[in-house]
Amino acid sequence: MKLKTVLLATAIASAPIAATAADMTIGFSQIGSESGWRAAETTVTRLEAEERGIELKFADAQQKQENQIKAIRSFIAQGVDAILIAPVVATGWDEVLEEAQDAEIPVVLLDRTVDADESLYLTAVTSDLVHEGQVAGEWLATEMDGADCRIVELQGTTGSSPAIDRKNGFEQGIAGHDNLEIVRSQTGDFTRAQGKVVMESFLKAEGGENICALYAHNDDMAVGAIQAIKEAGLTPGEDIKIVAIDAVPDAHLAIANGEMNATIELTPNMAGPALDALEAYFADGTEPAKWIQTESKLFTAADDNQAIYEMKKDLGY
Ligand code: GZL
Repeated sequence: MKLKTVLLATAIASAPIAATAADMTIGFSQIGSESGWRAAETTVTRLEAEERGIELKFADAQQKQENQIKAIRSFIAQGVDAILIAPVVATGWDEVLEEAQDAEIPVVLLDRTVDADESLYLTAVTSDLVHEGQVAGEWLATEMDGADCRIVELQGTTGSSPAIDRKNGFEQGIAGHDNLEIVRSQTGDFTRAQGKVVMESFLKAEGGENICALYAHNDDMAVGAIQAIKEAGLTPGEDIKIVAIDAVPDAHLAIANGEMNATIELTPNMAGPALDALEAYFADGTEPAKWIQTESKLFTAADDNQAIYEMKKDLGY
């Protein structure tokens, strides 16, 4: 029986009981394991649920929206108490979110947003994706200090909110700096393999000597691109400046080795705030803000990246 039904029945029959996480069964529709950051988010989500005594039903969508929708429908049929969704793309969610709402199952979005009415989900736990792109653009503008720079961009998954927002943010960050120009921009689907392949095509098309900087929407694509830059006989971090987002261990290691220049940290712990909001909602109907924003932090060669790598490397990335 769904927790909410239990609470309602109990509230009518006797003194209300406090909802405890141990009563909750939660379905988690995860995108996949396309990046080290995504793997860490899955690890942390399992730990956060375990710490609260929550039963977590996990579904890996292999980066396909239709698999996410199938998983969400299965969670609804099983009568879970709540559903977590990391939405692979921003559109196409209205129908299944309405089905969850009709079943009185609250939905919390993790790390990406959707183009759907906010009444269809309890809250979204994400970073400020536009701000992340802006910080990356502003860092490069400062780094180049007026010198001309032809930039190539590795975009995230087409149609995903991070790909849309991080692109817009970066363009805002370099706005007004006529010395900075994005000459190539293409999706690498947030993966190392695609990041390498697309960077190879950029190098072939432009000539490595004509590329001054790479902006990658996540570190995994940047790490793949570093391999391509090396294989082209160039020195990443020097011949081509590299800025990306996530601050995964391998990005800190690359910065420590001088092969990358900057990354903006994205916490993999979106589930902690999400589960806290759900516990409060079930306990006394507390409605959270529609956006629970996580912090972003810029890391550069000025930071002790070797030490940060040692600290992060065992956190499930
Ligand atoms: C951003 C998140 C992105 C990460 C990537 O919030 O959705 O998805 O930056 C991951 O590493 O693929």
